[in-house]
Order: sequence, then structure tokens, then C-alpha cells
Amino acid sequence: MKFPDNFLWGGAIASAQAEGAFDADGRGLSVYDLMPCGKNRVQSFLNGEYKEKNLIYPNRQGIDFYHRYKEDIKLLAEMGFKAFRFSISWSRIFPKGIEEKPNEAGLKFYENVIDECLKYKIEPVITILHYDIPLYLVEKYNGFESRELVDLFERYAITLFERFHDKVHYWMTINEINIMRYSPLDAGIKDSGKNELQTIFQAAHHQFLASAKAVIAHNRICKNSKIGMMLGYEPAYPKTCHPDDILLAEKSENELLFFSDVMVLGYYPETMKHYFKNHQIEIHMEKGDEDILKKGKVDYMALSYYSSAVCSSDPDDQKNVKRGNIIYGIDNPYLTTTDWGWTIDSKGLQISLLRLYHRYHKPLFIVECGIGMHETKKEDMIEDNYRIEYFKEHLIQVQEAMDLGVEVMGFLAWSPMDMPSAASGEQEKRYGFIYVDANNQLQGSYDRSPKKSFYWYQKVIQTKGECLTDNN
Ligand code: BGP
Repeated sequence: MKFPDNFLWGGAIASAQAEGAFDADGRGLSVYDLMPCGKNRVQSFLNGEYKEKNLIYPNRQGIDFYHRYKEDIKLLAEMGFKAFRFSISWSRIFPKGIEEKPNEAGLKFYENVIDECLKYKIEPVITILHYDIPLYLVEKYNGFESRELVDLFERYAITLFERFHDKVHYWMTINEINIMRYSPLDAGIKDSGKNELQTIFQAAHHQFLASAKAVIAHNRICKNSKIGMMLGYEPAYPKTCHPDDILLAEKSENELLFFSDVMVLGYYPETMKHYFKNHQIEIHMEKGDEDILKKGKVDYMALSYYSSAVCSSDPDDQKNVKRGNIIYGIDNPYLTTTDWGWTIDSKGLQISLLRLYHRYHKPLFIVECGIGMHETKKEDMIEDNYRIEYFKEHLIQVQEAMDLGVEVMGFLAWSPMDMPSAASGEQEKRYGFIYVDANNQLQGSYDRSPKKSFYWYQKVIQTKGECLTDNN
């Protein structure tokens, strides 16, 4: 077992979760700065609790990557990273999202981060938007429900391309674009209106356009890079071989893939148009939109993979339906879960790669995959054997998919350093190869220390995966 020499080994973070320094150097507020720690963080924001309550806001502090990026990137280099994915905070570049001119201090910060990566020959992989929409755009426009955001996003993307085109080889437009189906606020939608699906899919149309316009601009400005879309993927399994279960899983699968269909194929598939009709959704399109979507097709497809989901048509199961990372389903009796109840399913990753490759025939880039667990540092080093096991099993499945001919560009673990969870803001949901000394109350030194998995991943990268099949 050996991965190709150009395989992009590495890890991924996001601006809102890592950077902190929420009001430094002219940065404007983003919606994540006002979400407290806890499962109800979105509702708390929507209720405006931040206006009257003094709660804990983890994203304001992140893990202080803004000031510690040199130390962090040095550790990533020590692990042998070939690629490091991070996102740009829109409100660091355009504090309200509407300014004519960008904030130079924001651009300079990312230039420094990029240069630090390049110093160690690490490819910076940039996500243009990873959930943290400037607050102003949420308050004034209801996020991407408004068409205004299409051009604002395009301007933001162009600013990045013009500044970094000679240093960056991999871009992606919008993180987990499909998550807005269940978390509208990630598309900046504060008010879903009377017909929630109408609002969501109109906003999706605007995100498709924004992304396609960014792709078109990228292809004009950047001569040496590729640009992708990014899907949060969870394969849907039928609970039984009863055709009702299979049909349900099939429908769930197709609804999830609507998002990548448009961005990879460049048009709305017929089935999606019928879905709109059947759900009284009317997408307002302008002349030329279809042409933009066609011209703005992506070069590759990036995906996050954490778990799979089970669909059941049995009415008795409906009370047990819960949400994993992306979609809803019931427990899988054949699989175990993380401390947060997410199904651990390494074969699901191979299934995902096969499904997506057969549907789109585009190179796939796994840009998030990982396991969030409780960990307390009592001794010198955290012995996170479950994480080693998790990655080992998942990487073997990647290799098997590649043996079947699937093009996989790389594997980026979520997340190299512990950092607050996107969903709940808990710092104590730990994913890292590197422990960060901070708790849910934001107490701690924030010092970094490698876990056992740090040295294991280092060896995997060094041996190009050959050590995965070692028995010791
Ligand atoms: C993905 C997001 C990431 C990340 C990850 C884990 O959906 O793109 O930002 O956070 O999920 O989720 P969580 O942090 O909530 O455990």
C-alpha cells in the first residue's frame, strides 16, 4: 500500500474556529462571534441573547491562531504536511462585506500565513467562505437570501485571487454548501420566512451564482491553480432491503447531491426542477444565470466525511431520527459512535468516494475527516489510540477506492489542532493531533502539545501510507 508521491497529506481548519482576535486590526463582526458555547448557540443568536447576556463566546478567541500561526505551522511541518487548508474570514477583508476597498491588515495576515506555509513547502488550500458571514450582511440582507451577496462575494473572491494568485494552487468557494439545507444561518439566513424551503433554495441559487462567478473570475486571474466546490457528504443507507427503505435512502441521497449537481455539472438537473415544483418552490432567476452556472463549473470536488446515515421508512423509527453532522437518520446497529454520537464508518468513506466519482467523474479531495472526543491531559502525552485507529481505517478505505480507479487528490484531517466545535462551540470536543490547553470556559494556557497520533500521522506521511498495513 503506497499513496502517490503528489498526494496532498495534511489537515484543515477554519477562520472562525481557529483565529480568535475577532476585533483585531480592523476586522468586522461575523455571525459566529455572537454564538455562545452550547447546543443552542444558533437559537441564542437568533433570539438576540448576545445583546443582553454575558455568555461565553468561543469563536472570539478560537485557539488564537491569529497570533500563534507560526508556532502551529511549524508543528504541521514537523508532521510532514504537504497541504494545509484554512479559510479566510470575509469580515477581516471587508469588515461589513460591502466596502469598496479591502482592509489591508486582513490581507497581510493571510499573506503571512501563506508565506509561512510556503516556507515549509506546504501547499495552502484556501476556502473562501467557511460559514462566517459578516454580521452586517446577515442583519441587512438576510444573508444569501438577497441577490446583493452574489456580487459582494464575487468582489471578495476577486480581491483574494488578485492578491494571492501566484502563491496558491488550490481554492474552494463555499464550505459544505449543502449544510444550509438544515442550518440556514450558515448561509447567513436569519429569517427563514413562511416557506423555509423557498428561502433556502433561493439562497442556494445565489450561492451557486456567487460561487460560479468566483470560478469564472478565478479562471481569468489565476493561471496555476484549481478551484473546487465543497460538499458535506454522508452516504445514506437503507435500514433494510425493503424497497421503501431503499427508495427513501435514494431520495435522501439525491436531495443532498442537488448541491454538487449544480456546481459540478453546471445546471439544475430535471429532478431538482421537479422537486421545486412539488414543494411549491419558485426560484427567481435572471436572464444569464444559467449561462453563469454553465461557465462556472468547478475543477474538482472537495468533501467532508465524518459518518454515514441510516434511512428507515418504518413509522416506529421516526421518533429515533436524529441529526449527524449533515443529514438525519437512525442509529446503525453495526457501527459504534464517537463521544458525540456520530457513527464511525470507515467503509462509508470508500462508498462515498465510489458514489461521487461515478456520478461526477471529477477528482475528489477529502478536505475534512476526523473524530471528536473528550480528552483530558493528565500525563505527558495523550494516548489517543482511537484516533489512530480511526484514521488508519479510513485511509485504508481511501487507498482501496484509489485502487479501483477513483482519483483522490489528498486527505486533510479535521483538525490538526483542537479547536471549538462548529456546531456547539465546545473546545472540549477535541479532534487534534495537537492538544490545545483550553476548556469550554475558555480557561487554560492555550499551549500546544503533540498527542500520540501526531507521531503516528507523521510516520504515515513519511512512508506515504506504507505503514498503514504494519501490524505494530
Ligand atoms: C464540518 C465543518 C467544520 C467542523 C466539522 C466538525 O461540518 O465544516 O467546521 O467543525 O464539521 O464539526 P464540529 O466541530 O461541530 O464537531
